[in-house]
Amino acid sequence: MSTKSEESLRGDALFDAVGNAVSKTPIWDLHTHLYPSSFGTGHGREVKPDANGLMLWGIDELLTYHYLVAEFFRSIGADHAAIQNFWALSKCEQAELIWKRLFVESTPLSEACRGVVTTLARLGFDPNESTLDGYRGWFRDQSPNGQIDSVMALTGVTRITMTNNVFDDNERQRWLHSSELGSDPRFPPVLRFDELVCDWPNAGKRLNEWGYVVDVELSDSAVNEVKRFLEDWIARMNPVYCAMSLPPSWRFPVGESADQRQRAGERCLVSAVLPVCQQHGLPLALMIGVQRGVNPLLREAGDSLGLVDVSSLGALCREHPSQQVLCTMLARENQHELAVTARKFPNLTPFGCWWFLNNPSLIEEISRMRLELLGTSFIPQHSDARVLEQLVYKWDHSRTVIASVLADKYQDLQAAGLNVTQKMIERDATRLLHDNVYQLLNRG
Ligand code: FIX
Ligand code: ZN
Repeated sequence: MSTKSEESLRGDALFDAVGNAVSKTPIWDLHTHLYPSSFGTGHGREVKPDANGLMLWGIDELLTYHYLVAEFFRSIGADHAAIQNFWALSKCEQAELIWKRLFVESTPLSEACRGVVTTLARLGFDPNESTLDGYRGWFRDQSPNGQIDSVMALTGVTRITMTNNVFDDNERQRWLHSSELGSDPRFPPVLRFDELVCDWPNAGKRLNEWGYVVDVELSDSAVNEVKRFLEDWIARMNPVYCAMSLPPSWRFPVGESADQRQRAGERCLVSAVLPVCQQHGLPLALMIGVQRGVNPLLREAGDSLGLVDVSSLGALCREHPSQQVLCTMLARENQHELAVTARKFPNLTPFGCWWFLNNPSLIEEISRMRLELLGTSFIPQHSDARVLEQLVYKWDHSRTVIASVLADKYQDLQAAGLNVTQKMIERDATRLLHDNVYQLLNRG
């Protein structure tokens, strides 16, 4: 006799079972820009305010997210002077302008705007307020650490993977002055070093300042110093993987026409980064396709995207078959080739619908295609949250889309004669939202 979890589900029972499983499965969020309060935080009960603190949370941070800043400038038709004036304001003043323009005077239809509405509602607020006073008062009374636990409980996110940029002075100083920073089990660290591969002359200068003797040409002894630098930071952070974001111009191998910077970047990758990752059994995450500073006036909101050369990723995976590579690409047009490339290389795992792809219509399209090409052997989403409470909407919206795509696929299977059971649904949801990440990060 079959148990309840082995019964074949149909119709509404099938849809409900998928919705339930996907909304309840714990999530390992593979890539965020979130930090625990030990990295400093600007406000909240029981804390010493730290103006440059890295833990961002609360209504003013939610409203000044760079996705919303870009939408605000469009909405007011900001010229050069208006943009400069905006940057001269305090964060509270900026948040008030954004709230008034994008939420009170306009309907918050964009995904980033809708995200704030979802977040406020799920935190128990009325999102229809005309001022921020009520929200602000509530956040002021919370402790940052308690708020982390509440948001994790509300969202079902059990691991918030950080991004720890070793070239960021604010963050580097904090690591150098505290040996405890990487020890919060809720926040696994990630060693990030874009500059090593994208901007060697400058990365080399910094390494020299920090006591690693390197030269512009990246001689053999310099490569050994880059390895020593990576080893030191791995020892300090104990990261679960290493990561870089790369521009559309990234090529592997670099080819005849490459300039000195590209050649140095390749040498750094092949002779230092990959051997050190292998030595420690660390996956390497590549986030490819970002065109930085297309409109520098907009600061963090001024980055854009470009098409990437997916065959370069294939070449890297082919030449380094024992290196686990996690990859996300920014352009919609690259998604199909990325999924096909993953079919060819078991050491490659596509992850997330990154940044400008983190919209329900695109998550739906990309997740459907990945399921059709890869089964459950990919990581459908990461939040990229910068502000703690963004976990609420980013995961709420993504869980809904993932459940609807999965339900369609189960229906197709059922029509073909397969019994779809609760047990199967739970197994698939667990793989997609948690276990694929867990297994990749715990291989070493
Ligand atoms: O490079 C990255 O990790 C990007 O995700 C971000 O830095 C970017 O600004 C972002 O927040 C995207 O969601
Ligand atoms: Zn990111």
